[in-house]
Amino acid sequence: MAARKIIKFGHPVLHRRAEPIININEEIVTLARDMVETMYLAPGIGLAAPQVGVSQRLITVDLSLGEKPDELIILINPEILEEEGEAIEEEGCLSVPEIREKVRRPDRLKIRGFNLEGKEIEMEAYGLLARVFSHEFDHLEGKFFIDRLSPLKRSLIYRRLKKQFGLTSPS
Ligand code: K1U
Ligand code: ZN
Repeated sequence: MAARKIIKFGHPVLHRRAEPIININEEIVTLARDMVETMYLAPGIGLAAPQVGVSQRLITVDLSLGEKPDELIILINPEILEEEGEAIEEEGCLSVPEIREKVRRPDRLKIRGFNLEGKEIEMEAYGLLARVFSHEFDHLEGKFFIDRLSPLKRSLIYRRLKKQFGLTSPS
């Protein structure tokens, strides 16, 4: 396993829809393991493949930050089947450092995907776990948490990001 570099807002890979994984080969297994290492090192409680520069539909989530091996979730080609409720909580993003904002997201969701053995996994998530799945799924769609804020807040944050990363156009 090797930690990879987390790329930041403004990099084109983060702003496009990631490609479905067709074949769970050695490259995908290595990518998943490297993402877990990268997530723990950051530290973070979730990570999506585009954040390490790979435009593939793969996410990792672990609310325990590596403390409880049972809590690690690796999902290939995740799909959100159902969303319910609403919650507004503060969140951050490893690709948008130093910015934390209150974001409205579903409070419960049902998600389906495949594990590294190719077995179909379906699970329900509530609270923070639902939030992290939703956040990582957004990354696979080329979206950021700031896209869920009001237009005013979004443009204020964009101005800050422009200063920080020298961007020339909104996401
Ligand atoms: O995808 C990412 O950018 C990772 C992000 C996931 C996330 C966090 C909170 C709400 C929604 C999605 C992070 O992990 S940011 C870091 C973080 O939240 C954290 C870090 C150390 C301990 C506890 C939390
Ligand atoms: Zn993020």
